[in-house]
Amino acid sequence: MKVLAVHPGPLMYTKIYLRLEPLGLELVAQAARQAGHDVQLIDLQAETHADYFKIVDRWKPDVVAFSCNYLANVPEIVDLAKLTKEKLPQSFILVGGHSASFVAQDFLEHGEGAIDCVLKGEGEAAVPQLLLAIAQDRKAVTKVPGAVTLDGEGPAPRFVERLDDLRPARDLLRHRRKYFIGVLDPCASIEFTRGCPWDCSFCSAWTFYGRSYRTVSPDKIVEDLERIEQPGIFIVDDVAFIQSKHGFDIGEAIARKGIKKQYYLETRGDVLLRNKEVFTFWKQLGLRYMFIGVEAIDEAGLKQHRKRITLGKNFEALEYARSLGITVAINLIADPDWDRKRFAVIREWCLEIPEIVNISVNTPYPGTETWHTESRKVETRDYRLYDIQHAVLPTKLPLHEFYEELVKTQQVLNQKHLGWEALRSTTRIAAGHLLRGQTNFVKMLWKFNSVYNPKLQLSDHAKPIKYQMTLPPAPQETVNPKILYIHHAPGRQGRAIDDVTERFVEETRMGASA
Ligand code: B12
Ligand code: SF4
Repeated sequence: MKVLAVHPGPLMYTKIYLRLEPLGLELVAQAARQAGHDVQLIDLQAETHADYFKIVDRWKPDVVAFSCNYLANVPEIVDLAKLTKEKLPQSFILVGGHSASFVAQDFLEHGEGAIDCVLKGEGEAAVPQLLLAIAQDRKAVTKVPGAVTLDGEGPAPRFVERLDDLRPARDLLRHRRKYFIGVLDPCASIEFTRGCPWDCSFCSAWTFYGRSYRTVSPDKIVEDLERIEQPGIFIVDDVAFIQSKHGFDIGEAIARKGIKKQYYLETRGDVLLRNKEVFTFWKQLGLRYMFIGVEAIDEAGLKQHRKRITLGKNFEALEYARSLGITVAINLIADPDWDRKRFAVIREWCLEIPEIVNISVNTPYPGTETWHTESRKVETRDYRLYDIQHAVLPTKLPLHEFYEELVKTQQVLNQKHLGWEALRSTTRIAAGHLLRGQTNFVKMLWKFNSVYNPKLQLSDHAKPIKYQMTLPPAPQETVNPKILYIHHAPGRQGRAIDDVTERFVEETRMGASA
């Protein structure tokens, strides 16, 4: 069969700071290809809807498979599915991905028959079986693990057996030079591990994978890296190098092969402090950027997000990251009840530190605990506003003032890292990019004001709403994690970490919850 794999368009964030390759969709595409299908892939972050419909009209795919990792992309995907079904009534339209897994039933209902199936969980695990059912007997679709259709639901999704078995179909992605993050331009993405053993209340990374944690073997990683032409590498792991041995083994394999790249990764402060030697080693290998999810600069905030780390540890981690001489970015979560004073404190603090600070707005997402404890308070069920750059919970300040303060804060922070200031400190790098015809980074430096604007953000709330998500049945004070999981929790055996690391994870969990 002809299978067209589609990644939806950019969200606010991707319009400035980065554009990254759709790694999950490439894995799904590769699984389909290995099962004998003819596969094409289009990424609407880098191409247009017109480009998409050109492929639909000319190639007439039998299956169109949309990837939905972000809730804010739901309306775009539903509309594309409807238009596609009008053009190709016989086609099978499938949606999968992180967010799709948590709002599967809603997706099907919004689709009004245009979406044939939402496949929950890891796509590469079930796509071959699903495609076989589509080709041979569409009724058998409801027997596929993770499949949800208007006619019924298959058994629970299954994990892919071994992460080593499949490498992403990188060759299917066109316009590879469009992918970048900051000065890593162009940039490819890679996965070293999957899942997270912690359980922060605002996050759905752990509920998707049932708190499991699995690793890709160093040999496979190096094989994949050798195939990548781009000099920049974004490591997609939720928390990099939890397992120090794995980090060292990958690093040593890279050093043996003499691979020279520059890397971006995300981790936790306590993991950085615990595994300092790994990060120092990676600095020598080309680690250039590190993102630490600090989330709050007060103990109460950290407790509220169940980050299971103390403020002192986070600050210590920042000191250490600075000493490595790499660019460090941190995230803070702005609470809708912040007033002008609170924003001012945050601005002041951020100006005192050298790090890049990213501010996101506290948002209860389906699949998180806060969705069950806070969703009744939400003021809008418009998917497009669920991008953590909009306020969906009631704000203490009038909404327009909240956005003014938010954007003012982001502006102050960005002055440090965008515009002339940034160009001055990166002149050599920027010139090098331009000489190679890479313009993503330089363009990024001036885009801020056209994207982040309190009036535009406020006006997004007034847009007519076509699709709204369903709220959970009743607010709960404590949520049984079992009802949150997409993949069942495999427990200790599902975490590919040694005893010492397992104890460390458990200690942080016990310590901060006490
Ligand atoms: C890397 C990453 C990013 C990267 C790039 C993502 C990209 N280009 O796809 C960047 C930094 C850009 C990013 C940004 C954001 N992210 Co992000 N991101 C992730 C992260 C850590 C890993 C995603 C990943 O690549 N995983 C590895 C691949 C292999 O897995 P995958 O993509 O999920 O694909 C698998 C399945 O989902 C499924 N699948 C995927 N597509 C399809 C398609 C079909 C047809 C099928 C059947 C299956 C299927 O099968 C795949 C293979 O198993 C996830 C957390 C997580 N663990 O998933 C958060 C996550 C997806 N991000 C999240 C958020 C909130 C954001 C931001 C909005 C906020 C922010 N400021 O960071 C922005 C906005 C992004 C945008 N589009 O503009 C949330 C999503 C919340 C939501 N429900 O919408 C997540 C879950 C993190 C969290 N805290 O909960 N993100
Ligand atoms: S440590 Fe990071 S990935 Fe893990 S649950 Fe917390 S926020 Fe999510």
